Amino acid sequence: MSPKFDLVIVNGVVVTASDVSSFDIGIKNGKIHTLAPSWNGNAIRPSWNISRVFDSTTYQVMPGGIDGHVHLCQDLTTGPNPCPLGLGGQCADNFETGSRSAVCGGTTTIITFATQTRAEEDRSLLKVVEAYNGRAQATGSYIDYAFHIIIVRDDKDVLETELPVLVKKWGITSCKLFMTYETMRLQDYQLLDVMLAALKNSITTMIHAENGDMIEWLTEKLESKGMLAPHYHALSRPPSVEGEAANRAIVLAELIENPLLFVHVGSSASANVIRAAQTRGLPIFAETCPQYLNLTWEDLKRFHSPTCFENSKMICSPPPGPDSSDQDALYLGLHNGTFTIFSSDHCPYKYDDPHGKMVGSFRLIPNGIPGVETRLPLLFTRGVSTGRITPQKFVELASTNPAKLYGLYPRKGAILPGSDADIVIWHPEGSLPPFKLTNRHLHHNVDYTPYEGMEFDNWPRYTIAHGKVIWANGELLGSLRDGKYLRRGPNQLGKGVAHFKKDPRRVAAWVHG
Ligand SMILES: *[C@@H]1O[C@H](CO)[C@@H](O)[C@H](O)[C@H]1NC(C)=O
Ligand SMILES: *[C@@H]1O[C@H](CO)[C@@H](O)[C@H](O)[C@H]1NC(C)=O
Ligand SMILES: CC(=O)N[C@H]1CO[C@H](CO)[C@@H](O)[C@@H]1O
Ligand SMILES: [Zn+2]
Repeated sequence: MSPKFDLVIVNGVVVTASDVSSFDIGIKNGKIHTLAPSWNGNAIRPSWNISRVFDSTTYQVMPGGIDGHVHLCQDLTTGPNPCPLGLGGQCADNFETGSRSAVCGGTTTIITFATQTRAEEDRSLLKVVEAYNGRAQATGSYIDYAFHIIIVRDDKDVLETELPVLVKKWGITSCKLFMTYETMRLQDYQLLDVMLAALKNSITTMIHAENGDMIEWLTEKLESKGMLAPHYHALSRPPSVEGEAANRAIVLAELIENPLLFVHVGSSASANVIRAAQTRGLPIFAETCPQYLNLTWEDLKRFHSPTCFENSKMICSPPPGPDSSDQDALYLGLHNGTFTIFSSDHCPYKYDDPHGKMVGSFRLIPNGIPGVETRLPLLFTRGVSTGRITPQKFVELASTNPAKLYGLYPRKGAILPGSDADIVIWHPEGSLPPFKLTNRHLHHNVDYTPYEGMEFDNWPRYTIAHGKVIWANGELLGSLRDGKYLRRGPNQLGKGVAHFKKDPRRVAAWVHG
């Protein structure tokens, strides 16, 4: 008897990280079951026993988006003053609103952050993860999700006993470390400690590279001159702040041969340092984000007046570059492989809210902007439609590489027999009239988008997860029970060529003994 498919996508132009080609996709039990050459126009292969057909003629069909950098349900009420412990503000999205917003923008997997704090009850990373998991389960999620762990202390006993459990029991194979934010940053000594412990457990280190001392010094200087308006945030973090920290992190990582992923790289200063390390064969990976491709210091000044804080909406760290020259460098890096992945760094705060962005001086404004829903359409419009990057590169950056880097491939990030049937289908080229985005179009729980008024020429038409259509023609069809927690394996992008050329003057290879 012929196989019975739950769903078949015929005549799609299927785009993967390597190919653009036409074939039909047979989906069964939530997985991709069969790929076959396109059959005779719109006709259905007679031998296929099909319950539902999905004709995608001239549509681009891609693996669903994987967003490896999403902040949901997070205790961010811990920031610089007046919130003494962290980033300030209140995270506006939980797993319900965050995953909903992701689906409507073509994303089928998100990786969010379980976050340790310096509070004594957060010493145990396992307890942090269990508590965070409770928040995900409280609402459920429209799509599959996984966790990174943010580590803000170097308790040797915890690292030794708990990291192996995080890997084995929870499948958490990536940690994020900070070089800035008083309440989160690790000093160089501590960075080495945590990196070495992560390395021993094949956990990939993600790093927020900004020089915290430079930022604090510049912030105090600006404040002493009464320069408090939101756009001074950018002056407190000129590109060298990021460049210096990136360079230092690479030197530390190279000492112990630890792979690093630089999150949210925003400047050419940092991209160039990263590129140089990659050229030396080191396992250095990098992420950039939509805000760095669209915004500049000018956006931070746009509405500037002594009483108007509207430009606080654009504040994130690192800030976008001073002018479009950094954007050119970042597009070059997306094209030429400096950047491994493209993520949103969705870090949602409301604007007009007691815990939002409309507060005092720039030091107090929570750092972060929403973007999980606009991530794919923005790169599609500005990158693929303009020809800056190929459709294959788009898939690589937004889906396949995040799956490989974070140990989900080929279950995710691929259109292969056996892969989860997570698929995004775009409108046929030119069929969706270009439209100006407004926040009402979006499904997050935030009262603004930094891309208000920006023109888009395409948007995901269908989002399919586990073989189920969960977003179609502007309608959300999924349910909060559709998403499952994902246990992940190790980084599949390799250790780098430098690994084989140990130079004792450069590398402390003996620490591994
Ligand atoms: C098609 O699949 C259904 C359900 O599995 C089965 O009952 C039916 O016999 C199949 N028909 C053919 C022609 O294979
Ligand atoms: C690739 O892009 C980076 C910027 O990300 C740049 O520094 C580097 O020169 C480029 N390399 C090549 C070989 O084009
Ligand atoms: C440099 C750049 O791409 N800027 C665009 C960012 O988006 C706004 C709309 O939100 C456009 O007006 C800018 O041209
Ligand atoms: Zn982040």
